[in-house]
Amino acid sequence: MNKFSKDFIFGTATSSYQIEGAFKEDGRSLSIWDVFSRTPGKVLNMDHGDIACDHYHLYEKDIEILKTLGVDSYRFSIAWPRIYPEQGQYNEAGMNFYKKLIFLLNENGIKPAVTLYHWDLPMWAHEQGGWTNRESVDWFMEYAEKCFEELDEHVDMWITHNEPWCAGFLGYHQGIHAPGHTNMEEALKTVHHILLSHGEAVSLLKEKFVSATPIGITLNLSPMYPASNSANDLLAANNADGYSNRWFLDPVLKGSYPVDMMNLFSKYVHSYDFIYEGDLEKISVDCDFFGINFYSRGYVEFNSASDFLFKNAFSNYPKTGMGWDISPVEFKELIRRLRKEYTNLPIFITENGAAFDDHVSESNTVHDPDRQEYVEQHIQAVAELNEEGMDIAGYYLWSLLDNFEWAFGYEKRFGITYVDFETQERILKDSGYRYAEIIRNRSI
Ligand code: IFM
Repeated sequence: MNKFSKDFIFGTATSSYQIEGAFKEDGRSLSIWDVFSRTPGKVLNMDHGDIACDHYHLYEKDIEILKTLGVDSYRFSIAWPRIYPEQGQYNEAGMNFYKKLIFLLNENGIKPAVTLYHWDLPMWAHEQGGWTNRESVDWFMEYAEKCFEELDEHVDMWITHNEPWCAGFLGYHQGIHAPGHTNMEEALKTVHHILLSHGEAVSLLKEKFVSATPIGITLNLSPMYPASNSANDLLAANNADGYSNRWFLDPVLKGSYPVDMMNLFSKYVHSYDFIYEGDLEKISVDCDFFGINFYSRGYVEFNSASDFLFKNAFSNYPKTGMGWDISPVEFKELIRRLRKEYTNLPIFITENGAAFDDHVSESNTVHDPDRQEYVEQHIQAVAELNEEGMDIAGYYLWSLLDNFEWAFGYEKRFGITYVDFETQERILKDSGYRYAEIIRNRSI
């Protein structure tokens, strides 16, 4: 039996646009996701987050679920357009929602882990170029400063950004996420400014607020494997790793961009002069922990017609409902690599989980053995990694609730709580009960 120490943090994670709803309430303005989801052809069924899980009104009910689970911590994000609905205009009513949420969590002994940016960029910022505009760093800093000022003493952990790969590459290169652009130069500028704003926010919290609250960033990482040992496929895996992982890991943890990828990207980039002298020192500022979202490995092969010479290869691994390879072994290899090549910081798995088709039974229960097995395999992997001394300090299951899964709308369910989006009824799934048991026993 694998044991977890009493200090190990078990939690669940969500994000603002995916669960809150109340898209016009208490002064919130529109974000790029409100607009993108209303653009025909962008989100399945033209689903949107206007109501989502109505968490804005039902947060007390959702905290009851957290209590049933017995989690140590709850990770959620703040919606920037609630705090600054217009440039330079602070909205106290928006901040009050997060105060109520955080106070109730604290009252119940659940540590708030707060992400500042989980992709809901205010439209006013987007209209001025969004993250492609270097001024976005200043806009973000004004927002971050207000959050620190109002909330820091009640928060247990700050995460500056969630998955800059998605915000940058899915949003500006692949066009799958808001704002739906397909321009690699914009994508690289976006990533750079997001990372810069991460570094600046960490320094602000430490220097101006002299805060002891741990702060870090969360990257989504997917270890890349070649479909064969041919020179072509090895090159493909190297490039896929650069595109998905190293372009983010290297600046944050080593203070440089990978030169092989700079070369490869340069056919789409007129110049790298958006990287100013001193930026990389700021980006690689010392943090207190390193956050990783892990879902799957990647499996790739050479393709001369693809932008960066790789494409997904056929893999015979068992898959989640997203079609993603279930790969706990590769998860362990990823963590070992990070320890060897990148960082000694405590690692938090800030997201891990799986979408599968769920059905409510006649007795109003949801049996989700596949999700339960996925979660068990990954928690088991965390326990084994810690036995090897890998210092994983916590695990946040994605997600507390079924929610708005971006371009997939409400079709993909990641929750350990089933949500009926018509009635807003919540039903804890079997995987939720199992997670509660693991937490209670602190062992798997
Ligand atoms: O739902 C997303 C979340 O917003 C970010 N990480 C991955 C999850 C599942 O796709």
